Amino acid sequence: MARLSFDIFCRVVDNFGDIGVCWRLAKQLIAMPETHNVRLWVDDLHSFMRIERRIDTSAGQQWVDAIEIRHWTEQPNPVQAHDIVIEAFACEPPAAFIDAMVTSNSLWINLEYLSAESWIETCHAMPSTQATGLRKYFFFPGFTPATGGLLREPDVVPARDNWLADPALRWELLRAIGVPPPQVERLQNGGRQIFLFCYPDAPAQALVRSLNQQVTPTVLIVPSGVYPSLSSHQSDIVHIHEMPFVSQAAFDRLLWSSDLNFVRGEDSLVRALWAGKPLVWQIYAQEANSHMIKLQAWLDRSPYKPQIHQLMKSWNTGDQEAFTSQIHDALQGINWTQWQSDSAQWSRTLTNLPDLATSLVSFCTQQQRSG
Ligand code: TRH
Repeated sequence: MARLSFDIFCRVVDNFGDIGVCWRLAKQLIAMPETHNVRLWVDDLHSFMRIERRIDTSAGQQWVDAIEIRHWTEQPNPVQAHDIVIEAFACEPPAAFIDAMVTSNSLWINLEYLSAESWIETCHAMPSTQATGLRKYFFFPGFTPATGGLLREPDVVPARDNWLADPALRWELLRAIGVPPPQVERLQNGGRQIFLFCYPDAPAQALVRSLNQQVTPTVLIVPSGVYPSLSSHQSDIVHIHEMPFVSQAAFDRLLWSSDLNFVRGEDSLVRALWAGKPLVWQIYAQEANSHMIKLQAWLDRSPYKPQIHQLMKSWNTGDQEAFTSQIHDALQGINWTQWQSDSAQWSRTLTNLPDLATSLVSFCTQQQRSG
């Protein structure tokens, strides 16, 4: 079997999703028997270091977990292009590198943003004609078999279940991110753990207001800098814990062990789906509210009841008043158990889809065979 070598280009436009997706993809590709080399080009090593502590922000070239990482600067040193070049989110490799791709006859993949809209099925794996003669294709992640699928390591479900089977690991993780011992004890006694990763315009105060009315106490875990003003709303019922940024592996475990996850953007949404717990998604805002169309497309694919659709829309439009009562209702009795079982069921259904890295490798292998 001829093994594949990949270049992945990542431009950090905003936040952590660009590098989050590229780093997960790089790690998954290097673990596959079909892969020989992975070289990841990143323009912003400081953002990268927030989610991967081993990154040396001053290094032009470094290796982490057998992945070569290059700082993508204005004038990168000339190198030979690998057989497959993945351009994440249309970030456009440098002109000199495209020349090197022509010399290597590289296969060029434009990895697109995730969407649940049905039009992506017709664009997925379509060619994009290049004046250079290079073979270039669109590759769309998605929620159906006619797309590239979702990023998922083959062992994510057993890894999650094994980790959850040993509660001591959960308490250890919570202590490691600095949750005070009395709050860990609170969770051990049946308190609710909620993870909050959102954008600054989310109605997070309405969430806390509503949680303050609940009988069950909450430990609300918020990554540092995500919603700094929220801590002033802390009460006896709701403890707000601001945590330091952690590795993707620890991030995933926090999602696995929380009762309810608020996630945002692209990568944390997918990880919350693998957690199989109730989730509230804040989509990345786009011009002219086009993100609301994407949100609706995603909701339409979900098994969630209309009340959860409404709650998700209020979270995304910032409707504090509506969200306060919707989240209150969603956390009650049968509504909550329904939300839990729908989430677990959707997670199971989605794990039956081919995952993105496997789809990508089989697509590239086919293209390489056909020349
Ligand atoms: O940070 P984001 O809002 O990124 C966004 C979206 O991807 C959006 O779609 C995109 O267009 C925009 O960037 C440019 O949300 P996202 O996608 O969930 O990425 C967060 C990443 O950060 C994810 O890989 C998880 C990781 N992370 C950690 O590893 N540790 C942490 O402590 C935290 C808080 C996040």
